[in-house]
Amino acid sequence: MLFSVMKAGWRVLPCAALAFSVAATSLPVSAQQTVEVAIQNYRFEPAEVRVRVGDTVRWTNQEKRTSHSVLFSPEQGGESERFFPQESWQRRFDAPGQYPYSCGPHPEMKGVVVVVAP
Ligand SMILES: [Cu+2]
Repeated sequence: MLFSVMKAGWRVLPCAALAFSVAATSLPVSAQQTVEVAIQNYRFEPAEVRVRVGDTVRWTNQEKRTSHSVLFSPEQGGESERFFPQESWQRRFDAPGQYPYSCGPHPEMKGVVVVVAP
């Protein structure tokens, strides 16, 4: 399948995958996207994002001085490293489903990534 070839290429050789996807723009294959979530005032903004299988979500810490993490259940990937103001962390989602998460040091911070089939 074209889609799985692109995914494999992306993992191994990002430049080649980029060139390939540019060449393939006339085909009905949706490009993988990166969806942004800001972390500010102890909140994930937006708290809920919907993405397609193969998309990446990037969380960026926009606090002045607080570090955060992105904590999924152990079955859904566990916890990111802590990241500091102006740093970001990203993750690609390869299976459809609901991925609720919180912040390791601040359990009251909640968010969810909803991954739908492409
Ligand atoms: Cu936090």
